[in-house]
Amino acid sequence: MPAGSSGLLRKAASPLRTNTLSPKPTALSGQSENSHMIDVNDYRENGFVLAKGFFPPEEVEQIYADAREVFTLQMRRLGIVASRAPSESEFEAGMFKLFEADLQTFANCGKQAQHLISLHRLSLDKRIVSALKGLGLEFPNISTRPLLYFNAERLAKKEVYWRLDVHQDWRSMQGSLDSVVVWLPLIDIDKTLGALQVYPGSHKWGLLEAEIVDGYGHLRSDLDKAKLISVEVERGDALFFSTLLVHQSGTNVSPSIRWSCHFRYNNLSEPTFIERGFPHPYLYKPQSDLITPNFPSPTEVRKIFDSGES
Ligand SMILES: O=C(O)CCC(=O)C(=O)O
Repeated sequence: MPAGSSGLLRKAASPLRTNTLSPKPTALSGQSENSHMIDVNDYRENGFVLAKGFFPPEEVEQIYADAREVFTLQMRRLGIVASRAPSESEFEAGMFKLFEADLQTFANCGKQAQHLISLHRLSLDKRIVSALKGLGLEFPNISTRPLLYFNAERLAKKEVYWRLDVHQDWRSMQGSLDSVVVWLPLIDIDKTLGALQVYPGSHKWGLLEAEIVDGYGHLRSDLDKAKLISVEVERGDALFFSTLLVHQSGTNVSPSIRWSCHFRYNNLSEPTFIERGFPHPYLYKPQSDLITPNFPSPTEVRKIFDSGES
């Protein structure tokens, strides 16, 4: 991580503050855990707040380690890496090779990584829940499953798989008006790696006209992109932002992969959400045909249960 990169937000966006105690009594009163790291007034004004050191970095690292293991298991099967614990550079080179050698397996690894227990556990962490309550979400609820991103141009067949243009998450979530995204880097992310870019105050504009492309509502309006601020972050930081905040991916111009995870929450107590009958736009369904034909055979099944080993 380049020295001082995590201070960029403060320098670039003054008077935005990060990781500070709110000077005025707010909805935080009575909250415990890490909610004191969230300045509610800043959040309301700017639509986002960066909580530096919200988690000990090693807690977040577990997700990164688990995600790496998912890919490594398949790299070993295909002879791309030999070790179960490849070095950082072997692993990264292996990711590019796996993508080229077997796109289906690469995509499957990406899907399995979305289901890691460590990822889901962190999304339910009481420090996040109490911070959400501090932001006024009286009855926080998961909007969609946690997301784990690994962005690099060389790992994407389409632009949307590595870089998202300006959008508002509310367009795809359609949940409560006070819904929140928690964006966590799994590694230190500076501008070179494509730090997320946010447009301070844009959440107050309401829902902008957008066109849904690949599941994201791409904004049609002419936006002054010069007003976007790059939020450089270190592992352990947590960026909380309103789902109405205009934001986009920074461009990862480094040779490395940018790892992050994103959690999205609605507030079931928000009156317009109740009034609209709690709409839920996400579909989740299994593929009906057998993905591996003629599998499993009775012998393969018996082997699992008879030996007691898998
Ligand atoms: O992490 C990114 O680059 C963009 C993520 C994002 O904007 C989203 O998932 O809505």
